Order: sequence, then C-alpha cells, then structure tokens
Amino acid sequence: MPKNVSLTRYLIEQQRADGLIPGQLRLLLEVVARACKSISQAVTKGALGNVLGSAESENVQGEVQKKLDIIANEVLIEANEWGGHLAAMASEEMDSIYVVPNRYPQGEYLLLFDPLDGSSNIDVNVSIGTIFSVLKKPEGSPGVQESDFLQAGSKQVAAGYCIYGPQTTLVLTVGSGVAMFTLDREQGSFMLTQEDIQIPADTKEFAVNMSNMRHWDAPVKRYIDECLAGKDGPRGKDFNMRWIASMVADVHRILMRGGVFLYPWDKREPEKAGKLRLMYEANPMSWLVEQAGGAATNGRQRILDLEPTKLHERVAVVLGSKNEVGRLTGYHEPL
Ligand code: AHM
Ligand code: MG
Repeated sequence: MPKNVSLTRYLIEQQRADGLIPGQLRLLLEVVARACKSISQAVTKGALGNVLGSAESENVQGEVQKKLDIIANEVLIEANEWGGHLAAMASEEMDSIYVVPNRYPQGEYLLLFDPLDGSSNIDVNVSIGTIFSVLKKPEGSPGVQESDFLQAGSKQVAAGYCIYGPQTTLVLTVGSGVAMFTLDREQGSFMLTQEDIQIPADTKEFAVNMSNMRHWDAPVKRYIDECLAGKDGPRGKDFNMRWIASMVADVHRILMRGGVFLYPWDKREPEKAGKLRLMYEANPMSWLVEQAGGAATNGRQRILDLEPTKLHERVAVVLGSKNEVGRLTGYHEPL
C-alpha cells in the first residue's frame, strides 16, 4: 500500500483509474468526511462541550434523541446542503426528506445517514459512528420526493461509516472493494490505512443481543444454540461472543477480523421486520460487507435486493462471514 495517501488523493486516483467516482460524488464524499471530522471533535469533547445527555425530543421512530444525535444531524446537513452535489438528504433523525433549499444549486445525488449510530453508548464513552449511503436521483423525475429514495441497496453508488472510537476511522466503498482511513488529528486529514479489506469466510465469533433470545424464531434460536454448544455440539468448535450495541462498532470488528452480526426479527413487536433501518443502516453496511467478501441477508433474502417501501423501513439483519450467514439463512424456510 502506498504511504501517506490522503482520502482526497485516494478519491482522485479512483476517479482516474476506473471512473467510479464522478466529480460530484468525489465532492460529496469529501464533504461527508469533513462533517465526520466535526462530529468527531464534538464526540471527543463530551461533557466539556456540554454535548452529552438527552435533547428531550423524540425522532419519528419514537426514540428519545440525544443532544449529539441532533448535533451530528445538523453538522451533516449544514456541510452538505450548499455544495451543489446533492438533491436531497434523509436521516434517521428526520421524519421526512430534506430537499436542498432553492438558494443553492441542486445536484444529482441523494444522501442518507444515521448521523450517530449506537446512541445508547454516547453518554458512556463507548464507540459510536456515522453511517451513510449515497444513491443517484432517478433520471427524468422533476423535483425530488421521498419515492426517489426508495431504491434497492444494490443501486448505492457509495456507502460507508465513520467510527468514533479510540481512533476516528472512515470506512468506504464505491464498488471496488473497501478502504479504511484513519483521522490524523495533527494534519486534520483522513489517511489511507488499509485497502482491500477482506472478511474471512469462516468465524468462531458472533454478535447478538442475547437478552432477546426468548423472543426469536426457531431458525435463529437453532443457530445460536449450536454456537453455544461449542465443541460438544454439531459445530464441533467453541464460539466467542461480542456485543457492543453500536452496529458501527460491531460491523467494524467483523470487517477487521471476521464474525457474524445478527439483529433478527423478534416477537416483541411482530409487525416490525426488525430493529435496524434498511435504508441508512442495513443497506450501507451490507454493501460494505459484500464488498469485503462477506454476505448480508434478512434471514431469507439478500438485503441489497430488498425493494424499500418507506424511508424508515426496518429490516432483520444477518451479516458477516459468508459461510455463517449462508448457514443461518439456510436454516430459514425458503420464501
Ligand atoms: P440507534 O440508531 O438508535 O443507535 O439504534 C441502533 C443500534 C445499533 O447500533 C445496535 O446494533 C442496536 O441498536 C443495539 O440494540 P440493543 O440496545 O437492542 O442491543
Ligand atoms: Mg442507528
């Protein structure tokens, strides 16, 4: 891997090499990265910046918003609205889409994000992150509406996340593998620190919130029971478990060393497909995982093939090492 490659240089070289990054998309990704730097600053200040605690408001999903959820949302909107690269944005923290105001030029891209994923970890100083997904506005549609966003994950043109942990790290795909950039705080730049990330096909590690076990359906219970049985069970090997409760951090670990992540459907709210949101959590993470040689399904179907019907749609998620995702998906009845 070449030394001292900044995100800017990486994007320009990708643009030259395979044309996967047109100019507007490159600008968009640089602006998202700049916004992530600001969010990282706010996260790092914590109590000193008076950014911890509840904002005493709720989002469209009825979840209590933290101050930092709102700050991160505002940072992403303010950074992205004026550059001319976007037509509209959508966020976990906003009920409806945010159309770029008339005073700015409108671009051809749509940006979706979960501004600060893992909200329950904000106040306890555990890793959290920003997840983002980029789509192209369908050609020929006048103006921009919510229906323009309702595209399958396979239509994404860029996806990534920024994790605010011991290091601030940006992980990105534009469809030619997965690259990782670490924020150099002295230089103020994201520097390329890993290319062509690959998830091993096999693993001995799973990530799931075990406290929900009694609510799961039979195939998920069977899979986890078999992992728990370890060497003496049908899998013939011991498994380890990790659960950070920030999807960003759990997926980051899987990209770095393999594993399988589950947030399955459960009986508590049977009308909901799952807890996680399809368009700005599951789709970008699924594309990253597939680009790293892993797999992602909702238990039955490939997540990237699902046709969304609404912006804040939820989905069950199984992603990570290919053979484990294949096994658990195989335990479900085919549709
Ligand atoms: P958030 O977007 O409101 O932070 O919620 C999503 C998070 C995921 O990051 C994580 O995997 C999951 O919720 C944890 O849920 P639980 O607290 O049920 O374990
Ligand atoms: Mg989230």
